[in-house]
This record gives sequence, structure tokens and C-alpha cells, in this order.
Amino acid sequence: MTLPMMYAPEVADALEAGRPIVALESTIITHGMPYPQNVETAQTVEEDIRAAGAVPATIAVLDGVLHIGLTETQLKALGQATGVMKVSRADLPVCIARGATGATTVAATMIAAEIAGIKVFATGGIGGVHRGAEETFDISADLLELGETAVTVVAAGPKAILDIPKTLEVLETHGVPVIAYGQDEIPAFWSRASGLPAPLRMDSAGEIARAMEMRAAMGLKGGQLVANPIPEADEIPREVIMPYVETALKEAEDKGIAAKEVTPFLLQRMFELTEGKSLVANIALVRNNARLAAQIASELTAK
Ligand code: PSU
Ligand code: MN
Repeated sequence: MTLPMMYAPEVADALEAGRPIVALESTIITHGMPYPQNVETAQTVEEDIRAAGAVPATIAVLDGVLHIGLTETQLKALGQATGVMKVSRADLPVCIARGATGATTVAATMIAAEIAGIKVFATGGIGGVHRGAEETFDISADLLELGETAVTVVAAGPKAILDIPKTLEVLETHGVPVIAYGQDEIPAFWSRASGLPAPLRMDSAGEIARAMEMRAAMGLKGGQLVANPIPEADEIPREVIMPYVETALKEAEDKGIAAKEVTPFLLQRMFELTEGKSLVANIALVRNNARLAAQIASELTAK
């Protein structure tokens, strides 16, 4: 059996020519942001990557075909579609085999990127260990994927809706380097500060690229997680965001929200509780991550 896969023309050209490419996920479009900001953001982020000298490859499953790079029409349709599957490692082969349409999470996007030969991937936030995981066992497959698949993921650090210390512990167990970019503290998505020291710190895209090449040279599987702090001008300080986080978490618990619905529910409630401010910050940090990812991808191809 062969994998039905399709490359967007600009991605195919870049792969052929050995030019830098940055993968992008699609769950952020279908389950992470409301329409129309989701489509606008996806397009802006693609432009940011092109402006930084790399080629964007947004990844999704459309009618059973794994797409590496979407056309404008496909992206707009996905951003408005309803009932799209949220596809992680467990769901990806099922979605393709059924001929269904699915948006890829960080885990599934990493898998697709590795198959396509793309080494760098930018997103907003990754999944992690949820608070109360000692009861629910809710630990995102994104963390295990980072231990398996050789892709460098640029995100803005674990969201405060997660248990950040436990998230770092699980990543350490799986041998994943967690690299804070340009600061000692691990950033926490909407806020630059988390109150926790980062396991590793790097200050340049070149250093991140070299560390990735060394992993490959040593034959080590797995990727790297770069935690890139949200720009100062766009951040929501911890003391401002935390009360909203507590409210959203309490509501999720009271309503019995579980499994795949937890992250989308919390993101939607944060949007409502902050009157849209969480989304403005989210857009700014994804763009910031895309720019850094483009620099890392350029460092990897510059020889
Ligand atoms: N965090 C965000 N926005 C998102 C997600 C996480 O700020 O859109 C999405 C990503 O696709 C991530 C997924 O891979 O949620 C994690 O879901 P879960 O916790 O169910 O594994
Ligand atoms: Mn989960």
C-alpha cells in the first residue's frame, strides 16, 4: 500500500532545490482559533516565513490525502469546514485510510514533516501534561512524539492551562532537549515568565541548528523543543492571565470536558474570558515562532 501524499508546488520546488522549509500544523486552524482569524493568521504566518527566506508547508489531510503545503483555496476551505477530525499519531493512518479530512496536531504534523524531509516546524503551543493528570492520565501525544521524531518544533512554551513542571519532567524522561530561546526561564505561552528555569538555553538559530545536526550525527531519534518567548509588547503578564486560566480550568472540570476536547475548550474559554486578548497574543507569538523557525531552517540548509 502506498501513502497518498501531495506536495504544494512551492514545497516540491524547495525540496528539490534544498531550500529552507518550515512545516505548519492545521489543528491550530480548525480547533485552536475562531474563523476568520484562523485563516487570516495561517496566511500571515505563511507570508512571515516567505519574508524570512523560507517556504511554508501547512500540513493537513484532505479527503484521505496527506497534503504537504496547502493552496489558498484549500486553506480557506479547511478554516471554515465543520466536523474536521483532530488528528494525532493514533488517528493519522485511520483518517487517511478512511478518505476523511483531518487537521494535524503537533504530533501528527511532526510525523508528516519527517516523511516529507522537513526538519523544522513552527506552531503556537504544544500539548502537554494537563493539570490533574495524576487522576486523568491526560498527557498529550505531542510529548512522546518529540522523543520519537527528528523535527525541531518552535513553540512559545507550555501554556499555563497545563502543569508546566510535569510537562518538563515528561519531556526529560523522553530525552527531549527543551531549549529556551534568549532567556533563562521557560516561557509560558501568553507570558514570558513561568517562574521555572529552562532545562537549556540557546541564543541563536545557528546554535539550535547545530544541536539538531549533532543529534542526527549521533543517530539519536527524536526532536527538539524550542520555547520562544512571546515578544514583550504582545505578552499578557502572568498575574493578569492566571485568574482566567483558573476560571477556565474550573469550568472544564465542572462540565466534565475530557480527552481531545480539553485543549480546544480551554482555548475557546480563554478567548471569551479575556475578551479576545488571548487570541491577539496567540497570533503574535505564532508569527514570532515562524520567523525563528525560518532562521533555523536557513541555518540547516546553509552549508
Ligand atoms: N495549544 C494551542 N493551540 C493549539 C493546540 C495546542 O495553544 O491549537 C493544539 C495543537 O495542535 C496541539 C494539540 O498539538 O492542540 C494538543 O492537543 P492534545 O492536548 O489533545 O494532545
Ligand atoms: Mn489530551
